[in-house]
Amino acid sequence: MSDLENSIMTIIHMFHKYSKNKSTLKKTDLKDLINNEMSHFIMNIQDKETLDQVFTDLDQNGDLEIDFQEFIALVAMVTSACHDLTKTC
Ligand SMILES: [Ca+2]
Repeated sequence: MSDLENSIMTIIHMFHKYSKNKSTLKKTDLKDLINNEMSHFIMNIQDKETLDQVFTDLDQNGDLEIDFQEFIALVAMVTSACHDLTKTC
């Protein structure tokens, strides 16, 4: 597979790893995923208020879980922000 295809598979694998092979991430799963896998791009989530805000922002359908579509929106936002930063370097 190409580097891009491998990266896509890694994103899918990370979702399943932290959702424990269920179809959604719960709040604590999201916190663990961000803090363990995105620590260079997103500041660690340490307090409940920040976690609640991030979770609410991502939970578009309000079912109190993060499905893959909602997760991929986070990946897209972080990727876009990272791209913008690399353009200024
Ligand atoms: Ca949701």
